[in-house]
Formats: sequence, structure tokens, C-alpha cells
Amino acid sequence: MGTRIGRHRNLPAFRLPALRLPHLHLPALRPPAFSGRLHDPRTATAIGRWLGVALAVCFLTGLISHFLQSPPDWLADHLPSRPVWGYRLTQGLHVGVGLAAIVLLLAKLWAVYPRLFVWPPVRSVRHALERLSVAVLVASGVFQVLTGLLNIAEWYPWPFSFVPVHYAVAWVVAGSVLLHLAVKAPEIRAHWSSRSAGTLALSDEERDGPDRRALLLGVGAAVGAVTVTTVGQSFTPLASVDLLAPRHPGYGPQGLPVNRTAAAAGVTDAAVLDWSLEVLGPRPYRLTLAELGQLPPSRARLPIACVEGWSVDAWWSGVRIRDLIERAGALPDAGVRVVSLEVRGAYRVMEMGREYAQDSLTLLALRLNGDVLSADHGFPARIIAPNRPGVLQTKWVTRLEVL
Ligand SMILES: Nc1nc2c(c(=O)[nH]1)N[C@H]1C(S)=C(S)[C@@H](COP(=O)(O)O)O[C@H]1N2
Ligand SMILES: [Mo]
Repeated sequence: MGTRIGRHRNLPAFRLPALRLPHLHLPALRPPAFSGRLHDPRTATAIGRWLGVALAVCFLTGLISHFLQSPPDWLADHLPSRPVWGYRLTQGLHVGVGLAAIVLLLAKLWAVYPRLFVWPPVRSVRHALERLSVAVLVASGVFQVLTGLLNIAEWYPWPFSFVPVHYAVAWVVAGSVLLHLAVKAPEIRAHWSSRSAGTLALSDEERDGPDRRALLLGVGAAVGAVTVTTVGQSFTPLASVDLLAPRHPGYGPQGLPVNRTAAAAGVTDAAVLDWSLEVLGPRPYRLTLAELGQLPPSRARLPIACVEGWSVDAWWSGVRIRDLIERAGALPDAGVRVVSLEVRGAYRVMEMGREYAQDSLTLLALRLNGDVLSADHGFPARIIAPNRPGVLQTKWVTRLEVL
């Protein structure tokens, strides 16, 4: 036996000598066989679509958070300061759905992991690319939920800065999810629902049996358990069952959590002792705490909504930022830069655009729930503004600069 080469009629055909390979026995390399139907495409699709929804919610709410927190210049003056609870809702969703996504991602990986053992590992260039895209998807997805989880626990065991990296990798996840959906579209369509084969007779493999229903129910129950025991950090009616979230909305001085204490920010009693508020603008001026207390007071019920997912409503009273900067000669479309007593830290200086600065609910707050601010909540004065990430609710304010 040999291989016939030379197909031209005029050329004499000749044969290569057969190449005989010794017969190889490689039992150790044979992959494990998975016959369970819980690892089939129908299960992967059923879990995958919920994971897809979760990742989409996380991506969109993450974009909102990103643009509210660090808007490009052209957007800064147009960010809406209403509804007052907007950021509280979107960031509560971001963290709540992100936590649920951990369960869904684990379930999805469990459903598809036998594919790690497909044999041969690479069948074609197309197959290699498909596997590579899944590798990127899994790696970036795991990275996002893991860094998100550690961030809400305020644990940063990595050498990079969380926010820009979490933001950049979100685009990698989004891209690889879209690619994955495109590649898997035929399979997803075929296995979308237990009845998706229509009038065609379903084999036992395809029909949802008690085992698959039990698995999906179990995954649903796990998502429910994670959600119910954490969502109370922002959804206060469930605060009493907030057992697993890192923060509890009611725990902290004056009934409000604190992320950065005055001590951690280097704001000492001495620094606060001869405090005054400086307002820079066309007609700059300075006020002592007593003088500030003499200005017309305003009151607003507004949430602190931390990017880490906890949020809580409170009554704040103080003086409108709008009035303070107008007194310094600010025009009605001015924004403001706010500087804290804090010596260093990423949130020492904050800027707010027109919509926030001119909103009648945006205050330089002096009191929280009726009492003078405690040191950890920003005594003598702090910012509170509607629809704003917590990181921008600057504490220990000492200077306003009209923009
Ligand atoms: N100067 C300054 N202000 C700050 C911070 C900070 O680190 N420094 N932390 C912010 C963050 S992340 C949040 S969530 C809110 C929390 O306010 P609270 O500690 O009064 O609850 O304050 C914000 N104000
Ligand atoms: Mo925060």
C-alpha cells in the first residue's frame, strides 16, 4: 500500500512506500468521558442566558457608575442630578447582580467543564479560535467577579488600581460574550427552551427531566440565598437579613456606615479647631463655622450610595452650595471644585458640574439626622448631593472654588 501521487495522464503514476508507524497505546492520555445530561448544551444554555442577563446588567450599571464618577469634560455639566435615588438603584443593582453572577458563573462553568477534556484538544483553526475566545471569556469573567467581590470587602491583594482595571476588563468581558453568543448562536437557538424543538420529537437527552429541573432550581435557590442575605446593604426593608454583605446600612456613628474614618484620612482635632470655609470665585470670601450656621438653612433627605454597594437614606441639613457660590459671584451655570482638609487620598479634591452645583438639594451639610456631623462623617462640613456616587460626597470640606 502506498499513496498515489502524480495525477497527470502523461506522467507514469508511481507510489511512495507506505510509512508504517508502530501502534501506540496511550491509555493515560484518554480524557474522561462525561455522559451526564446536566453537562449538555441545554443546561449550559439555560444557565448561560441568566448569566448573560446578569453580565449585561453589570456592564450597563458599571458604565453609569464610571461616567458619574469620572465624566469626560464634555459630559460633566450635563450629568443629571435627578432622580435623587438614581445612583443608589444602579449601583445597588451592580453589586447585587454581580454577587448573583458569581453563583451563575460557577454553575455555568460546572455545566461546561467536561469540554475542557474534548479530544483531540484542537480540531481546526476555527476550533482553536473558538477555544481561545472561551478562555478569554472565562478568565475575564472570573477576574471581574473576583476583583469586584474583594473590592466590596475592601481587600486589595493586587498591585494595580482597582477602578481602571475593572473598567477596562469589563470591555473584554463584553466583547468576548458577544463573540461567544455569535459562535454559539445555532446551539443557543436549538436549546433555548425545553420545548424549543417544536413539533419535533425530543429525545430523552433533550427533554428537561427532574434532574435538570432540580439543578436549575438549586442554582436559582443559591442565587436567591446570596441575594437575600446581601441586598439588605442597600435595600433597607431587607436590612435585618443582611447577614453576608460587608456593610450593614444601620451600623456606624449616627446610624450610617463609614468607609474612611477621620483618623484614616489624617483629619485631626487640631486641623478642625481653627476651621473656616474659603470660597474662591470673582468675589472670594471666608466664613467661620458660626457664620456658616447663620446662613439660611436647607434640609434634604438624600442617600449616601457607596460604589461598594451599600447605601442608606438620611436627613441632611446645611447650606445650599448654589447659594454659597452665588455669593462668591458665580454665574447660574457654574460648577464647583471642592477641596477637603484630608491631607492625601484619591477623594481629597472633587469637582461637580452645573446640574449638581445648581441643584437646590446639593448641600454643604453641617448636620446629619438632626445632630452635628461626627468626625467620621465629615465634621465640620461635607458635601451631600443627589444621584451621586458616595466617593464624591466629600467629607471635611474646607474650600469651594467656583468653576
Ligand atoms: N475627603 C473624603 N471624603 C470622602 C471619602 C474620603 O475618603 N475622603 N470617602 C467617600 C466615600 S467612598 C463614601 S462612600 C462616603 C461615605 O460617607 P460616610 O462615611 O459619611 O458614610 O464618603 C465619601 N467622602
Ligand atoms: Mo464609597
